[in-house]
Amino acid sequence: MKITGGKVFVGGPGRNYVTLKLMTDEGVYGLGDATLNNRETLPAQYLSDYLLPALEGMDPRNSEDIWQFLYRGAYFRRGPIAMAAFGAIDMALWDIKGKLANMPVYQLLGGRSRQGAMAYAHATGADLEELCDQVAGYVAQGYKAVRVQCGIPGMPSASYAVPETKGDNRHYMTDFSGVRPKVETWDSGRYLRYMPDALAELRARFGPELHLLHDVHHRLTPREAAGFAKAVEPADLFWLEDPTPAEDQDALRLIRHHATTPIAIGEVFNSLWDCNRLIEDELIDFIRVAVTYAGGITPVRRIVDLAGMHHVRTGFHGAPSHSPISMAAQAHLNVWAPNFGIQEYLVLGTPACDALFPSDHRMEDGMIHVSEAPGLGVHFDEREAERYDWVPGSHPVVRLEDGTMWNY
Ligand code: KDG
Ligand code: MG
Repeated sequence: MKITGGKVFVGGPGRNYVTLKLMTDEGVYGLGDATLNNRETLPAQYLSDYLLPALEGMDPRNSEDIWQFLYRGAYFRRGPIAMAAFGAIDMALWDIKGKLANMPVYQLLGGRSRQGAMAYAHATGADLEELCDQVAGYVAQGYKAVRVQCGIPGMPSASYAVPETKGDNRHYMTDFSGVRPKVETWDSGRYLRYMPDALAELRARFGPELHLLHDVHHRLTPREAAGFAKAVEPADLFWLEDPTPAEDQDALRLIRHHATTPIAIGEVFNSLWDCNRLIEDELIDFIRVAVTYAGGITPVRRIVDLAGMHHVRTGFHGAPSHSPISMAAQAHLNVWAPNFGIQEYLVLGTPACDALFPSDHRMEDGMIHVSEAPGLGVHFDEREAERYDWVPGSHPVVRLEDGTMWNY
């Protein structure tokens, strides 16, 4: 059995999904997702110019050897562009393997450890009142976990993930007006003074059962992050995400020494080597990698196993930049992983998205239920894909009030 080639599509309803279709001489094909948010054309080009021509003639069943070929063979390995491209190929190979075995991918990983995977939604409000309304809406839909972000009084511009004014449904992950980023202004002092009480208020309003999550999005220094993690203890968060940038991994010790709030990190990680110290030193509680940016199912399964040895649970990244293909790959990992924690889930199931990626994966009562179809269980309608093109977009950038560049 041989790989005969592949096609790469960029585009989608409201997103620039990078979709790989990998073909074989036996007619079976596999699908993968290489969407790197706001840099989508780069993994697409890496796939078409370098990787797909090199894979022709290889046996697609040898997914481990092909992963090693991609990773070791790149020489300049790791990094989000290369790993997103490798990830798409790896997902496609697992899809092919499942179709050949006539089994859903989770069966090839070791079968079911649970019926469904708990997911969390994102609630955001220009202020606390609007945030509470949104949380109540998700609770009414059956969600058991909600990420909560709200505007900070006096903040010079919108904070991370928060609309500027009430009722504004700003798409903060990508501004599609072009590649020149908008600038937001940030003030850690205002955030630190306001947010602990706001989180305590949410806990008081919604009671002890609802899981509340909060994302700092890398904006605090280690010392500030340690103080904040301690100050939010009364809110009993399910997790505090990216409290401080994780390049400086020793900095995480300071948080551990001062607070028991669970810490989740890893959405910008690309490799086991970004995660292993944080996991082995038990400095985090949840690992947030995505199968896309971290190179596919093959390496992420290794991260999950390492995490399991150190009481670290999964909480895979699931922003809308991940297409239904990588969300499906994560659904298979989630139903299998003995140390599953939670899955981030931002509503993908619009009619236009379902028309492009039909599948039987379903969300019900805040739980994701995996498809029983062979492989990843997602289809891709190429005729539907003709309706879409790449649309240039950007994240905002963040500066302090005096103009100093800060972390988005
Ligand atoms: O592209 C950036 C987004 O993926 C990121 O801002 C989303 O932090 C994020 C999250 O937790 O989903
Ligand atoms: Mg995040």
